Amino acid sequence: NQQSTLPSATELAERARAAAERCGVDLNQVSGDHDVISPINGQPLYSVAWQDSAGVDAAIKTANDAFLQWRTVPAPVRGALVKRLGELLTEHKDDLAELVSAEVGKITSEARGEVQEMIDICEFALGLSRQLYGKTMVSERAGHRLMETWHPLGVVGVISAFNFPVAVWSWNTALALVCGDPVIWKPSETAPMCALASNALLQRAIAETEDAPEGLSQVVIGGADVGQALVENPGIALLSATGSTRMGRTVGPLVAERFGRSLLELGGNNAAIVTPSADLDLAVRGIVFAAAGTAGQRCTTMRRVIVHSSIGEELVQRLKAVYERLPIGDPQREGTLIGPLINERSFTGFDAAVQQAGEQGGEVVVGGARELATEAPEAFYVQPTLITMPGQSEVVRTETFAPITYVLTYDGDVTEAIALNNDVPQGLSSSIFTSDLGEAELFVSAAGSDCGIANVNIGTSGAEIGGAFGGEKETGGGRESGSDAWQAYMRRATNTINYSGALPLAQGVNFDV
Ligand code: UN1
Repeated sequence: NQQSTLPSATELAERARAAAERCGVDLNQVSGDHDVISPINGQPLYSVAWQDSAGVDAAIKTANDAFLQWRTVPAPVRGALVKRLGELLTEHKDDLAELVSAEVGKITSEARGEVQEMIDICEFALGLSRQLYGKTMVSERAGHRLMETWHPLGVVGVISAFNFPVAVWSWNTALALVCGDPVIWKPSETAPMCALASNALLQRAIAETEDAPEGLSQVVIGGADVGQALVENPGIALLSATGSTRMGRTVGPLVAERFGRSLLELGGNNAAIVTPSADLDLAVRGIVFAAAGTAGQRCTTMRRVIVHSSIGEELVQRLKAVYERLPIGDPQREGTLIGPLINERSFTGFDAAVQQAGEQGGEVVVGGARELATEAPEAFYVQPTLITMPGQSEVVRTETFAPITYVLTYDGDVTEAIALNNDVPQGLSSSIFTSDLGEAELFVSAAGSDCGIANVNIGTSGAEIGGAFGGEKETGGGRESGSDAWQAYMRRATNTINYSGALPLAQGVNFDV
């Protein structure tokens, strides 16, 4: 099931460069001496210039000037900018998908899906621009009114990861812009061009929108020092960071120390429970997409299956049969479902986890090895892997960003499975496959899954933008995207308005002078 013939270095680079240019990137202007490697063949695509912390400070100054102007533009007018961005993203969907695929190795359908997620959030934010509602509260005093108003917050810093190299920026940016905030983006070092292309489209939308200052959107390409500068600068009112729990442990306290706001989207260790009444056809399809899709590199990837022992063997055999025929290879080729891992370090992590699982009593059912190593020694393709485990040992409790799924069984009722679901440090996504209404309701209840996302008869990944996205515990607690996630991008003012002509004090206090 491996597909040979990977695209040559020049072929891939030429296509990516052309796509970037069509989005409006001036390749000469952004070029520099940091190689960008495509995980598809392990070869360089182009080289880009990196900025340093001084560049970040300058960007924050520019953004703050833009903020002072943008915050007074009416929100529905701000919405028009995001509407235009959505149109340009629609027009350049294939270009951006091409870049996403070249830089991070997504299969074309998933790369296009990522851009669709950007378009979706633009539409959501446009509607939101007329719905930044505050409450009105009844006052305990006659002739008084209490209300709350939502105001723009300030400059938003976005640090994004390689695996959703553009969509995560768009969730933050579409909301931030309608909320009245400029955005400074530090994309993943691995995927700078799709970021520059996204920003070029937004710059075009800004140029075409009256009252939209150029400084509303900036990208700073660089390494850890650039991220650090964003984290530490009090000019960043909200720092939205996606990445590992380790990264969050550094970022969170630093932002808190300066009383900044942070929105953290960190590790996941997402499980599916499969109960005896589950529709197994559905469960198999749901598990395979969530576990093996995106080569296991979503924060929502299904890393654990908790199946009732009465159907465990059947489920494992059915999954094995599907895993054995998953097409691995060039992600831009029609029919491929499994693309490469992002880099060698990721492969080392995969390999180490498979070893550790073995040492901790696991048995590899299918997968566990590298593919296409001879043809592309610098690219890292692996077989999606299923490992049965006797319990939730150390390796099972740790997020490995690769297509490894551990299968655990439970013997009792669903509460035992829910306890296993919750007994890991992370709390992003979870799901249950069942036809039993009681089990489904229990799973989504207060006594059920402790994750930010709890699904029924659907896998753990592939959330729509309309819901709030994020998770609990070591996942960091932040919520992005839909529902009322916009509130993180605004400050709330509570207003008491006295139209009585008298001055009655609250709580019956007397203070006659
Ligand atoms: C991520 O992996 O960082 O729910 C985000 C999903 C996608 C977003 C994943 N909509 O899988």
